Amino acid sequence: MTRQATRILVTSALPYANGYIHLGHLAGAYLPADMYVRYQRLKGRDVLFLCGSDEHGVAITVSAEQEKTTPTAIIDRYHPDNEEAFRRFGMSFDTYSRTSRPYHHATAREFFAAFHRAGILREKEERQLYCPKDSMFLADRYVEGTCPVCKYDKARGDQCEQCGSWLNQVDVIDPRCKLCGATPEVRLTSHWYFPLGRYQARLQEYIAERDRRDGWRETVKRYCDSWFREGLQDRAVTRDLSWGVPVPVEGYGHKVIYVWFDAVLGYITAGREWARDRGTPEAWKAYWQDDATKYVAFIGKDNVVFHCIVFPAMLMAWNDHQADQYVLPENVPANEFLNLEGAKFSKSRGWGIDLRDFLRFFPADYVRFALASTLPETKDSDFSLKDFQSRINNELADIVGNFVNRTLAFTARSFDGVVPDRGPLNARDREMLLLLQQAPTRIGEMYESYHFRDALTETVAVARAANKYFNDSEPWKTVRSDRPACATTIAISLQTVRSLSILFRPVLPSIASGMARQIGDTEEAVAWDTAGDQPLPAGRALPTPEILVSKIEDQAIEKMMSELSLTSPSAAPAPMPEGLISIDDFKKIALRIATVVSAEAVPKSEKLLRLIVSIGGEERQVLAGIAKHYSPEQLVGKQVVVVANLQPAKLMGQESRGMLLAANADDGTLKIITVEGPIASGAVVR
Ligand code: B3M
Ligand code: ZN
Repeated sequence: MTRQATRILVTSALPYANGYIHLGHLAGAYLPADMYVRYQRLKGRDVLFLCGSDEHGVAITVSAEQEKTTPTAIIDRYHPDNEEAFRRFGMSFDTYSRTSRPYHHATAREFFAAFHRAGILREKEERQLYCPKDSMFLADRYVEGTCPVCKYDKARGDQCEQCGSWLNQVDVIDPRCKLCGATPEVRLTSHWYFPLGRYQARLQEYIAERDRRDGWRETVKRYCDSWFREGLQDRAVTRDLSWGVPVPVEGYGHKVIYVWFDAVLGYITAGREWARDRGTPEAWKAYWQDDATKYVAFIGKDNVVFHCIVFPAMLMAWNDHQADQYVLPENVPANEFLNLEGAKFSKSRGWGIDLRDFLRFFPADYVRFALASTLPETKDSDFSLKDFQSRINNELADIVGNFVNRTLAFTARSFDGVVPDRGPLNARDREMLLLLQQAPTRIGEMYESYHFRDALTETVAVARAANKYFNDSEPWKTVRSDRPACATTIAISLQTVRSLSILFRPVLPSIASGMARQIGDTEEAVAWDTAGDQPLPAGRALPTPEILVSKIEDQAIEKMMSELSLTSPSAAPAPMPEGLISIDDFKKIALRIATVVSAEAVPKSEKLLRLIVSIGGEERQVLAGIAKHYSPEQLVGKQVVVVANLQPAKLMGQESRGMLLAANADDGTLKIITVEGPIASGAVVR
């Protein structure tokens, strides 16, 4: 399911240098990438990990205007601070570059010029929004208006944050100029377009192939499919702006390259820079231009189209016409969004926690641990301070820290801090050793397949099992009654500390190295595969134990909240303040009464029932995920509510045309929605 490689290139999305890194960013493109990289390095793989600031585009110029300063002042403020915050968080980038550097401008211009020379780009005169008051064309985020797809009323000219649609600004409904609020007019202007549509078939094939080889996330494939279904269009890759990479085509020098065109190439620049700075200018090619390299691009879900469609298409275009051949992403494990206390992180509403702020109060590893436990891998997830506190106290401190601590304290007390000899093994000892032996492979597979949350859960489970082993072995009794048995328990517990000091490295780099220090291991000795069965040498004298994890008191949380003026969790914005819909939106959903004609189980599915329902004379097949809650017989004859105009979907190879409404009961069961009293099937529900 996943492709293993000895050389791996990893990138994390380049954050805009117009604001500070917050916890939402970390849970998306950064912590998972760093966990992956640290795991792969422990496996002995040759990894290059690249990132940097995205310093062009309207995100930057709008920030400059809002803060009444220049784009340069903005990026020069945020870039160093973000680089430093990432470093303190433990991001193990090989390079943290910036796209404003001349070196990067050269890369972007090289690609643009090559496409232009090869006749790939098309010049077109198109309608664009122009603000008569500000006398300028309104690129991308200079336009705000209603999303033509989901009707969100704060969509930006290039993208809707709510539904993720990638927009053409002239399609935005009721557009306004972000600067002055005026309604823009439509004017003609010339731009260069990249013919994405020409690559659609190859892109579909590319994604299908990589998916077969390396297992892509369902969410990511779904986003891509929806773009493919709409059909890819030509996209303008130049803008009427003065901030950015000047277009390297005669007569176009006053326009700039579209920020996304240059930003994705920033990854390549970062590699070239890394190679140059270490005095081996060609070394980047082994990562970027060797088929044997596996390239994994970590991003948040709002960047899927650019990494799964635009960037690969650009690389295909390059590879079609040039001798040097770039590798395309093998996988793009995009995460969904992390919410804070139930509400979306939002810079404009001041709702979020900056990493820099957080690190003033708590160690980086605590943040990493809590975030890793709630990574939004398959759906949006939530970070709350209560949850943070209880994860640290009940898991990191009570399970992990406690086990390490009691083992070391016991060794110090009863064995003078010297690793004891292991005696004969009993069944419990053997069971513990077996668990350790299997852990690296089992947890390793989770890392390989991008299931980072599971990897952490399983790692904590090893510590939990270790505590149980310690408890059940009762060394505090055997120390007097059966000294050799006690020595064995402690020797195995110390070995477990060693395993944990390796298995936790991807998540908790500094706590894990503290564990290693406590058992006298050196950093060089640390390799993933040795986490399984390497006892500590008997007779090794251990340093004095130190406390690695301490609990978080309520006051510490309160102190942070008041200093950061975060309102108490209960006063957090309601979960979906922006999600209000109009009555017209509601009317788009065709809810109808349907009568269940027949029902049967779907082979091989625990969840699904196949229903035939009649909706006003029309019979339809609907698959409903209620098999655990209803038997087929219970359903026949029932009148239910269905969404009749839902796009047909395939589930377990069967088509479903419509969706049954049901409600989650407190006890975890699902109750279907029925009507009071008989009514004609097909009746409108409103
Ligand atoms: N700067 C968008 C973002 O920060 C953009 C990512 C670029 S990745 C090449 O979400
Ligand atoms: Zn939208």
